[in-house]
Amino acid sequence: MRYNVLGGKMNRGLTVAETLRILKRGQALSEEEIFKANLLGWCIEWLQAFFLVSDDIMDASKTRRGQPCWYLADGIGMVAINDAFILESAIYFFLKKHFKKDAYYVDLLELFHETTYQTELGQLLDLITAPEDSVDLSKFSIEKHHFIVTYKTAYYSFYLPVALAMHMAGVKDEAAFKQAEEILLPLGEYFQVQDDYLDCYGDPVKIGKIGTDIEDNKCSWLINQALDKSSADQRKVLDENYGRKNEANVAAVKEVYKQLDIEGRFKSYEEESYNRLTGLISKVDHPLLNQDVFTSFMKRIYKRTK
Ligand code: GPP
Ligand code: MG
Ligand code: MG
Ligand code: MG
Repeated sequence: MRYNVLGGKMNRGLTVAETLRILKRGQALSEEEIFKANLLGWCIEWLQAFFLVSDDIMDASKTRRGQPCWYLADGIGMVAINDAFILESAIYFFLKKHFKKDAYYVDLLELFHETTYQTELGQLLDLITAPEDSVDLSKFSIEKHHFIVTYKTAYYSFYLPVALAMHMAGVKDEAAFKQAEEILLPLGEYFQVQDDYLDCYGDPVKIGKIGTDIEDNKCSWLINQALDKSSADQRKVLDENYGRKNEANVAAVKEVYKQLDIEGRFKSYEEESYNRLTGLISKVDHPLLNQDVFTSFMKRIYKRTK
């Protein structure tokens, strides 16, 4: 638990209490409400630990949050798979212990189960569009990327924390959840595009992990941009070097990215996303929601470097 749950930014976990505070604006939260909101926040951090321990095995990653990935830690190996399951089980232990008597207990259970399922579907598509033994860049597309990142990241990282706080605040109207989702999924997509960018251009010391997307043949935002802009010669270099576990191959791909100014393209995307998302947020009008829920989440991630 200490090795895998701690050490992250805790954006997701902190968002539950912050959202509840905004939703109940004007009313001070009781000690119990603060405790329970933070408990739900910790449940997301446990869920995240379960995902990351598993994801690092699947992605053959080396480091996470500045230390060796759990499966590479001393004496752990594939026991890490079972440890991931135990991290997941802890969520339902906490929920039962603290929420069993609440009217929204079943809503919490269903939400955690559904979100886990959505994330697993996203992870499945992430993995099967990135077969290790056959690189075929023509299988990638920005539409596929959109689906992968919405499912593997946006639901659990963005929709889940806000929806949990909404349940605590007693929101029942499906339309409110729907409207929240309409903002949070695009916000989550933007967050995962940043993750794809940082995989290649982030400082490993700051982000605490070493990128593997090029080696792993991932349908990343960066490769999709490069495919869109490349000449026939550049495309040949990408075809011959993407998805190979060799430093020289990775360098050749990064050289094409440089020629195509993929970094510049990301900076424009970042600006454009900010404006588009701010526009979407300004249209939120459900009486049980508050635009601040979304602006405060946006502020946490805009131009992040880790
Ligand atoms: C992020 O992908 C997505 C996850 C961590 C979800 C994993 C889901 C499972 C069901 C295991 P990523 O590989 O780009 O993340 P990172 O860059 O942090 O490794
Ligand atoms: Mg990964
Ligand atoms: Mg992954
Ligand atoms: Mg990544």
